[in-house]
Amino acid sequence: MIANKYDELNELLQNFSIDRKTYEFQGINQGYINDTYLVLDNNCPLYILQRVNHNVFKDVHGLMGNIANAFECLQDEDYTAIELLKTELASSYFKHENTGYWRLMTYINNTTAYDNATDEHIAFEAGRVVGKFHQLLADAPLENYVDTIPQFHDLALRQNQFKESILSAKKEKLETANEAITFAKETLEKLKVLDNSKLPLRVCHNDTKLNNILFSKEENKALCLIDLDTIMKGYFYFDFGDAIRTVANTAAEDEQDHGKITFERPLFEAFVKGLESNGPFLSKEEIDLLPWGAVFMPFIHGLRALTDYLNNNVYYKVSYENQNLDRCLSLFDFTNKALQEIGYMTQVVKKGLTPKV
Ligand code: GN1
Ligand code: MG
Repeated sequence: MIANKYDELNELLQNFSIDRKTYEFQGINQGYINDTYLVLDNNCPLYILQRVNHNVFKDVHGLMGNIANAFECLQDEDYTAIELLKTELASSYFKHENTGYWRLMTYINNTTAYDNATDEHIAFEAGRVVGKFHQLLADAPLENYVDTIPQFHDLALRQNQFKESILSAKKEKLETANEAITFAKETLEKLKVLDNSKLPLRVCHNDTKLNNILFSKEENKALCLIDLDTIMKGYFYFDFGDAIRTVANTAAEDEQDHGKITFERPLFEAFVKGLESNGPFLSKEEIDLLPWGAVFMPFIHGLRALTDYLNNNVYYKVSYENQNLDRCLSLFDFTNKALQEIGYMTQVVKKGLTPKV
C-alpha cells in the first residue's frame, strides 16, 4: 500500500469516536467485494476498517441497520459480540464524499479463520456456531430487516442473469466455458425439485462460508460469524449449504485440480452434530431440504461466477483473468459431488437432527 494511503485512512478515522492518534494499517485481501483493513496501534490490532462496496450494496443505511438489529439479538455467553464504533455524529458508518461508505468494528484478538475444515472439531464448531446464530435470531422480527441485495439467492433471477450473459458474451468465452454452460443448464433442471413454499423465512447470514466464522486461536472454538453485509431474510438451507460447500470440501473455491475436490463425509457429519448440539430449532420441512441446500449453494455461486466470467468480471474482484471461470468449475465440481451424496446426506440429517415441535 502506498504511504499516503495511510494518511488518507488516518484522516478518515478522525470521523469516528476513537482516540486521536496515528494508526497503522494492513490491507486484508480476502473478500471479493469490500475493501478491508486491519487498524493497529503500535503493532497491536484494534479495529477492522471496511469500505462497503456501494455498487453491490445499494442501501448501505439499511444494511447497517440490519447489522445493528442483529447485534442486539446476538448476545449470549456462548457467542462473542462484535461492536460497531460510532462516528462523531453517532452513526454506525461514515460517508466520505469521494471514497464512499466506511465502517469501523472491534477486532477480536487471538482469532483466526479457516478456508477449509482441517478436522472434525472445526466442522463441529462451525455447525455449533451457525446453529447458535440462528437460535439467537429465531424470534427476530423479519420486518426490521431490509433486503441488502434483493433476490440474492433467487435461482430464477440468477438463471435469467446467466441467460443474458450468454447472449452478450464473446464467442471465445462461450467456447472456453462450454462445459460449464452445459452443466449449468442440466443442473438448473435438476434443481426444480426445490420447493420453498413450506419453509419459514428466517433472518439468515447468507454468506456462511467457513472463513466467515471466527475461531479462537488457543482452543479452536468458534466464536461468532463475521462479514454481516448479507444478513437479511432467507431460508435456513442457504446458510447450511454455504457452510457445507466449504466445511465438507477440503479444496479452495478456485481450485483448478479437481482431484483435490472431495465431499468429506466425516466433516459433514461433524457439522450436523454441531448444529444439533444447540437443541432442536428447525422444522421437519427445513431438515428435509438440507441435502439439497448443499447442492444448491455451491451451484448458485458457481452460476454467478460463470455469469461474471461471461460478463468480463464486472462484479467480483478477480486476481487473474480467468479466476471467475476457475471458481465456477471448482464450485460445479463440488455441486456434482454433493449431488451424488443426496441419499447419504438425507440419512445423516434425518438421524442427526430432531425437528422442533
Ligand atoms: C462474495 O466478498 P466475499 O467473499 O465476502 C459473495 C458471496 C460469496 C463469496 C465467495 C455480496 O463474498 O456471496 O460466497 O464472494 N458476496 C456477495 O464466493 O456477492
Ligand atoms: Mg461476504
